[in-house]
Amino acid sequence: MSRTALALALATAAAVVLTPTANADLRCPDDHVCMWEHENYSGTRYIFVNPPSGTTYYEIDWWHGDNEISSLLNFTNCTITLFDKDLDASGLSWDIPSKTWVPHLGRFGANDRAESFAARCP
Ligand SMILES: [Ca+2]
Ligand SMILES: [Ca+2]
Repeated sequence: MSRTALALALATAAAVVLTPTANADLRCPDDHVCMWEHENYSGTRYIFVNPPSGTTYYEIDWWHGDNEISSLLNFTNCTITLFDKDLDASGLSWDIPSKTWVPHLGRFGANDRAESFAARCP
């Protein structure tokens, strides 16, 4: 899937799952990106960051989420790029647009694949 197609798929998915009550007790406030061990924002919340302006790279720690991330919320104004290598963009990557809900990364072939990510913020 091309990045453009993935972005469109993510935008469509976000439109489908975004409902007025969907944010109940998700433990991910505005301006944060959060990632969970399991689908539908369950299991351990391994990632909880409020990225600064510019591009910042984040390692997903070996014992704390490497190859385990299954769902994420991007409540930032940033594009989040997941990488399937540690702080290395040479492998597969997946762009998650701003303000996007992803209840299961499996639909994009990214389930349990992320090892690091970048936040590209205005
Ligand atoms: Ca998982
Ligand atoms: Ca990692």
